[in-house]
Amino acid sequence: MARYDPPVTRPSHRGGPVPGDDNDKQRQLDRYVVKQDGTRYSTDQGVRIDDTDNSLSVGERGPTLLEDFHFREKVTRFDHERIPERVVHARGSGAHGEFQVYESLAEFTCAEFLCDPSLVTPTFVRFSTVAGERGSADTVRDVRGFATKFYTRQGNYDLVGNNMPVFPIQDGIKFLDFVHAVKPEPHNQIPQAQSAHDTFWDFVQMQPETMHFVMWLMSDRALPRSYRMMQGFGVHTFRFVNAQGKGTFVKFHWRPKLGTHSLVWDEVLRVQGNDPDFNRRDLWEAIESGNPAEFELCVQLVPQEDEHRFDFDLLDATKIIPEEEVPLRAIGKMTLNRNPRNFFAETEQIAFCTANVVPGIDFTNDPLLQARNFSYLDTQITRLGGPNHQRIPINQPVAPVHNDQRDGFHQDMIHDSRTAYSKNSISGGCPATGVNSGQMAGVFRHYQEHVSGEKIRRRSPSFGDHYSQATLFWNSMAGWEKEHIVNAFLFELGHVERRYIKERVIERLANVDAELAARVAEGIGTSPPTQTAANHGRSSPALSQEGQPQSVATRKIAVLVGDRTDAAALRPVLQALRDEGAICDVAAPHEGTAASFPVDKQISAASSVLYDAVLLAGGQELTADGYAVQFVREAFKHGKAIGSLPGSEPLLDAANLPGDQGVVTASAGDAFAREFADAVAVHRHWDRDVASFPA
Ligand code: HDD
Repeated sequence: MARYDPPVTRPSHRGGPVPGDDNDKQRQLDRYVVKQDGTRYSTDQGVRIDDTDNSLSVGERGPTLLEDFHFREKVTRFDHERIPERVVHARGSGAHGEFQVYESLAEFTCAEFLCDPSLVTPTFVRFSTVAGERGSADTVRDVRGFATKFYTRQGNYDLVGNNMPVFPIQDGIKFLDFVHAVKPEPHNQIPQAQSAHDTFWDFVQMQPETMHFVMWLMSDRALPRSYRMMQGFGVHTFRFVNAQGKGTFVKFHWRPKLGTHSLVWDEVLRVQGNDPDFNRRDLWEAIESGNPAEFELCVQLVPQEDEHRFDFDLLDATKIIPEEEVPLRAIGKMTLNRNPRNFFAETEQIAFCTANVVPGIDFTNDPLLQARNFSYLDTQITRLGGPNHQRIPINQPVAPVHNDQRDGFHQDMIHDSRTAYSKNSISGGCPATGVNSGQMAGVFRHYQEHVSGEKIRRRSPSFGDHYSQATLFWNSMAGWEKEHIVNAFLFELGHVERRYIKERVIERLANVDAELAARVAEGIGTSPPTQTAANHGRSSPALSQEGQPQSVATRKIAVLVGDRTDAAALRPVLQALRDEGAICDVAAPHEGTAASFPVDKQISAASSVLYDAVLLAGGQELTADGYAVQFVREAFKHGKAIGSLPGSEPLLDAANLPGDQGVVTASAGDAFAREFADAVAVHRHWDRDVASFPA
C-alpha cells in the first residue's frame, strides 16, 4: 500500500487565508506541522496498530502481558508528558506576529530589521504573569511579562520585557531572594499567585530599592484589562550601535494601539472564579475573530555623551527616564495576527534570552541585565532538556546556523563534516568567522567600551535614591488612581500577619509621600509616621492612565434581553455597535432565542465582570431575576457604561444606582447608540462615587 503522506496546509482563518502566514518563520514552522486528518494510528516507530482500547492480556480476564509494546509505549509517553514549568512567568499565552520599522534607524543602529522599512520581520510574543504557577488565574495583582522574539535575517533578537518599566531589584544576585519572597511561602505553599503575604512585604520593607516598583505593583497597571491593552517595556537601558561603531543608549517601549486599560480590584477577584483564562481567552478570541493586537515600538534615545546627565543612573533598572525629559520616538509597529497551532509546541517551548541580540543592539553594564544574560539559557537547559532546545521549531532562527557546537541530548542535525573545530584547513576553514574569512559585513561585534577598576562587591552610590521616582509616580496619578493604590496597600497589608512588617512598610511609604503613608496607616489602624520626607512635587503626566486612547472596537458588551424585549428598538442599536467593532453577547434568562435574538449566554452563566459594558434591553420580566439586577449593580460599581433602552426602566429602578455617570438612557433618542458607544469607549467612569455602593 502506498505511504500516506498528508499534505501540510495552513489553518484557515474565518474561511480565508491566515494573515501573516506567509513569512520565513511560518514557512519554516510548516515543515514540522503534523496533520491528524486522514491519518492511521501507529506507534512512535510507525507501526500501524489494530486497537488502542484494550491491552494485551492472557484471556479476557487474565494478566496484562509485558510484551504489549503499544501499551508500554503509551503509558511511558504519558508518564513523561510534563516538563518543568518556568521558574517564574510560568503562566503565559502567546501569538505570532510581524514587525516593520517605519523608517531607517541607520543613524543609530546597524540592526538590519531596524534599518530597512521594506522588511517584514516575523515575531512571536509570549505574555505572562510572574508569580503564579502554570495553571493559576490570569487576573491577579502581578507584573505581566511581554517577551518578543524577532526572527530577523541576522538571527534571533529577544526583547524580554514587562508591562512595568521598573524592576524590584537593582542587581541580579538578588533575583532569587525576590522570587523566593513573592512565591508561595515555603512551609505550606500558600498563597498562590499573590503578593499579599508576609514574606513579600518583609522583603519590601528590608529592601527599599523595591519602593518604586511597589508603587507600580499597587497601581492598576498590575491588573491589565487585556494583553492587547497594556504597555511593554524593555526596562533596562540598552545600547544601539551603528555601522561606525558609535553607541546610543536606548530604552524600548511597546505602546498598545487600544490604549493602556485596567480592571478594578474587586472585579479581578470575581473574574478569577468566572474565567481564570480571562486574558488568555481575550487574546485568542481577538486574533481568531480577525482583530490583531497592535503595538507601536517606541524608543527613548540618549546620546552616549549624556550618560551622566540625569539625577539617577541609567544603569539602574529601578528607574525610568521620564517621557517629558526624553520623549518617545515611535519607530515601528508589531501586529500579532496569528494564534499558535499548538500551545505546548510553541507557547510552552519558546525560550527567550536577553543575550539573544543581533548586530546593532548591545548591552550596558546594568547589573540586572548582566545577570539575566546568564540566567535564561541556563534555566532552559533544565526546562527544555538540554542544549539543543534551540532546535525546537519555535526557537529556530530563520537565519542559517553553522558552528562547531555538537551533540548533546536530542541533536536533530546530521553534521556532514570531518571537522568540528575552528580554525581548520580540512573543511576549507568553514564555517568561517568574519575575521577568518575577512568578511566582516553583518557580523556581531561587541560595542567597544573602555572599562577598568578594582574587583569589588558594592552597590554604586549612584543607585542610592530609592524614593524620588516612587514619589514621581504617586504625584502623577489621578485621584481615582491614588484611591486604587491606597486600597491595594490596604488589601495587601491586610493579609500580612506580622504587625511590625506592616508598620515598617508604612515607614517606607513615608519617604514616598506623607499623605499616602497617612492614608494607609489609618486603614491598618496605626498612627501615621512622624518622620516624613518632603515631597519634591514633580510629576510625569505620561505615567497616568488618565486620557488613554478610547475605542469601542473589540469591547465586550453584555446585552440583557428578555422575551418581551422590543426587538425593533434593539436591532439597530446592536447593528451600530457591531459596525464599530464591539462584540455584543445576548444574555437572557434562558438559552435558545429571546425576542427573536439568538442567546449567547444564559444570564446566570454570564457575569458582568466578563464584559466592558452592559446594555439593558429587557422588560419587566428581568426585574425578577436576581442575576440581572446584580449584573447592573456590579457593572456600575466597576465603572462600566450602562445603556438602557425603552422598557428597561424597571430593571434600572430595581438596581437602584446611586448616580447616572456613564448611564445612557432611552431619553437620548436617535443618538442613543452613539452616546452609548462613546460611554463604552471611555473604558470606565471614574467620576462615580461607588465607595459606599455594594455590588
Ligand atoms: Fe526574567 C523569565 C522578564 C529579570 C531570570 N523574565 C522571564 C520572562 C519575562 C521576564 C517576560 C518570561 C519569558 C517567557 O515568556 O518565556 N525578567 C524579566 C524582566 C526583568 C527580569 C523584564 C528585569 C528587567 N529575570 C530577571 C532576572 C533574572 C531573571 C534578574 C535572573 C537573574 N527570567 C529569568 C529566568 C526565566 C525568566 C529564570 C524563567 C523562565 C525563563 O527565564 O525562560 O531565567
